[in-house]
Formats: sequence, structure tokens, C-alpha cells
Amino acid sequence: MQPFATVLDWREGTISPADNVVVRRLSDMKTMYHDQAAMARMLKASDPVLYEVYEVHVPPEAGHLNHCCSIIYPGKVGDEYFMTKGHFHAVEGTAEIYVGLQGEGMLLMQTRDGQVAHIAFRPGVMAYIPPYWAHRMVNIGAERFIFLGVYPGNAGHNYGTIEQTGFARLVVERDGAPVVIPNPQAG
Ligand code: PAN
Ligand code: ZN
Repeated sequence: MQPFATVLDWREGTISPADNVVVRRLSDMKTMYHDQAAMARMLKASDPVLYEVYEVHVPPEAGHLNHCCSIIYPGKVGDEYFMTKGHFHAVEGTAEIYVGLQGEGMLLMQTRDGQVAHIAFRPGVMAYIPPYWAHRMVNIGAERFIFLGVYPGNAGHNYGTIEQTGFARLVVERDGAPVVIPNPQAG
């Protein structure tokens, strides 16, 4: 294939041209927030977009690099901040780099054998997510949280494990500030 370029608008979080834009709404994440009563109340009123991902497609092979830009909107379900679904890569031995572009976030990570980690994000923070670590981004600020992701073409996404077990840590608001706490419901 030939070299190519796209344009990343790092203030807006868009890539043009993008091959695909993933739009995730509240209803796509019904079971993923700890306060199910708050989720039900919010869904009765509306079904807001929680985040979007501008994706550039490359061949799904190990030598290639997927790259995409995610925008998580500000907000909470109950006391839990808007966040991505989070996933292991389908090919678990693949890493990823996240770079913060706008806003404030928290990266939650965990392994299958019970290790957990988190990294606070502001513009310029560049995190290395090693192979075998599940990852979820959370918007802990009042503005949009925008970050770039780069990961191997063959990585794929496994959402099922996290859907079933949840994340070991939650990011919730306490006294007006974000805190990372153990998830009492994590399986
Ligand atoms: C990211 C994520 C993106 C959306 O590109 O796919 O931020 O998060 P979810 O995929 O968890 O909904 C990435 O980590 N790709 O591998
Ligand atoms: Zn990933």
C-alpha cells in the first residue's frame, strides 16, 4: 500500500477524512455504570452521546498501526464520570499508546491476574499500555476529554470480558473532586 496522511484536529478531536466514526450513547452502556437507578432515570429523560471515536482503518495485520481519536463528553451517571466501555485487545499481547490532547481524564488499567493501575491525563500526557492490560478512559473534567490512540492493526477488541466482570476500579465524584475507588461489584 501507499503512504498516506489524514488531518487530526487536536482541539476538536476529529480526524478527516475518517474511515468510520463510532458513536456510543448512554443506552449502549446500560450495565456498565455502578448506579443502575441513576442510569434508569437518565435513560427515561434522554439518550445522550457519551463518546465518539474517529477511526482510520489500516489492514488488520501485525505490522500496521491503527490510529484513532476519541472524544468523551463531560458528565456523570450518578456520581460516576462518563467513560469508554473499556476492553482487552482480542489479541492480548498487543500494546497501545494514548496521548492526551484536550481536557482532563483518568486511564484505568487492569490485568487478568488482578493487577490494577491508573494514570491521570491532561494535554501532553502520553501513556504506554503494555500488552495484556485492559484499558478504559474516563472524563474527569468539565470540558470534553480528547485523546489519541495508536495500536497494532491486528489487536482487535474484546468487550465481553469487561461487560461481564466490570472494572476493578471506579472513578467517582466525592466532595466535588474525582477519586479512584475499588468497585464493590467487580467480579
Ligand atoms: C481506543 C478505544 C476508544 C473507545 O481506540 O477503542 O477510545 O473505547 P472503547 O473501545 O473501549 O469503547 C482503543 O483503546 N483501541 O484499542
Ligand atoms: Zn485498545
